[in-house]
Amino acid sequence: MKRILTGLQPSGELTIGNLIGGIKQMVNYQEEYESFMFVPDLHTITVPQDPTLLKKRIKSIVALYLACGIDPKKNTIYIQSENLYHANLSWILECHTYMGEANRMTQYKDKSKKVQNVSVGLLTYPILMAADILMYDADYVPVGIDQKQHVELARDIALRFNKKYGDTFTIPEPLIPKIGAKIMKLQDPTKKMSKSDENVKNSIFLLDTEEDIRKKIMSAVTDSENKVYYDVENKPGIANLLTIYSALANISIKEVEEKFKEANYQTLKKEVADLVVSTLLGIQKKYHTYMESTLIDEILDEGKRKTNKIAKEKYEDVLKKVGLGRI
Ligand code: ATP
Ligand code: LTN
Repeated sequence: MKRILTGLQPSGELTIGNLIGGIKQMVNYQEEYESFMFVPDLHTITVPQDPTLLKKRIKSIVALYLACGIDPKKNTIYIQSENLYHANLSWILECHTYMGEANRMTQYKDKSKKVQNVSVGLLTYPILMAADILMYDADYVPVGIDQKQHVELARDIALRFNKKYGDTFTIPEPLIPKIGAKIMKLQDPTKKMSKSDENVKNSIFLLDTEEDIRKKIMSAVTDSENKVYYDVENKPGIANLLTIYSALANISIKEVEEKFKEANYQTLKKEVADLVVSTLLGIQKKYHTYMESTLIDEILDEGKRKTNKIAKEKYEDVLKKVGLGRI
């Protein structure tokens, strides 16, 4: 059975962009593939974090995975920092990655402009991500478009390693959703919605109240034409709302356009808000139940046990091939 793997950083409250770009794909594919869904907490400290808040978010993100439909019977769910092999493999892969490759990553270039003291971790983060993927021989990695370049780097590193030492890693492929690969900010629909945005009006968070969701969608930036059709170039705000509707209703953009062809912006926004509210309230109800149960710890203990076993084998194979240690 082919393997699929992804993770979402506990760097803030999850948004509908994270749901559509990352989690929903995993939910759809979990029937078909052996699935690994983890919390990449080591990635999160590439920029400064409050330790108390970070710890809370780790548990919260697992509860959200479950509430969004990630089935613990079909997925191995685990925390990255509970598996020491990730960072160790990352080091070995760092030594097989060129500075030019790391420097070229657009996310690094963007994020390093925003942070004052740029950590070395921010530069090497995509290599840790490669270790996360290659450790489990993932065939597919569902991500939003912003992470495609990182998965491609993982491919390049794997190809290089296999060529030098013999077949060791499966070559992973990114899976980008057809609809919703990049949900945009509500107040600036030319930029990606992000969970660590300073302006909370830009993002719909999975745990937002109904009132906030409605307010944010009703005040989303659009244009003055008042005609609903899909045109990313000239009508990015409307295109973004149509995309959100299409992804959450599981219907094509064409069908959404057809549904709203007579509607004005007010009506479109109200319908998008209704759909987002009903989707998120359903998720929130389940989220609170999971947060109060002991299930999360049980699932994570099992995930830790299983992934440590797989990772140990892969790591020892790598050590042997590279000529390290005594094995
Ligand atoms: P941060 O603000 O900390 O950079 P983020 O909101 O951009 O976080 P990530 O943790 O980098 O989110 O991404 C988690 C997953 O969600 C990745 O697969 C990413 O591609 C996807 N994703 C993030 N934002 C969006 C978006 N706006 N549209 C679609 N997919 C997204
Ligand atoms: N960099 C990713 C999170 C991440 C990831 C991974 C995703 C870390 N390791 C491995 C897929 C596979 C992000 O979303 N920012």
